[in-house]
Amino acid sequence: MKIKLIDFTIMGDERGSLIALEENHNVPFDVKRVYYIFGTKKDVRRGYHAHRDLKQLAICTSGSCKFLLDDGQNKQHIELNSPTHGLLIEGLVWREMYDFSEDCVLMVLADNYYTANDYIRDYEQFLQEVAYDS
Ligand code: T46
Repeated sequence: MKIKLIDFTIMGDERGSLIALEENHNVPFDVKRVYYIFGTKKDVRRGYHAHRDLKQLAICTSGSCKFLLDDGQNKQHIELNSPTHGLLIEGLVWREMYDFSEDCVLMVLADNYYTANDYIRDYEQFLQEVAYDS
């Protein structure tokens, strides 16, 4: 599955901590877009899609949430609960996000602008495109 956890270097001193994100350094792509998800209601599950051609790096800058990731053959659950690491997702990966804490701020960096056509929102269609891709 084309996913990876990236640990960020913390620049800490007696005042606290700081993390810098730099494109093509610790963010392994050109960053065209940043969005963040917050104020997610209890028991909400979001996502339910894959992307045809998009690299994304998801970071919980506050609180926690979980990802279900599925490449059509294997499923994996990953919890993001620290601003010190990010989840890189690329390729055809179905994702669902759930168990958002009340204070969760999920920030996502992406290598392209928002394009509705890049989304596969039907799971059967996703499986067909995975089969065609391999
Ligand atoms: C993803 C997961 C992790 C925009 O207009 N521009 C944007 O850049 C985005 C991301 C969304 N939107 C609109 C489209 C919908 O009307 O905002 C609304 C909510 O988006 P969506 O239902 O796709 O949100 P999630 O939480 O299901 O998925 C989002 C991203 O869309 C997706 O790329 O990988 O977060």
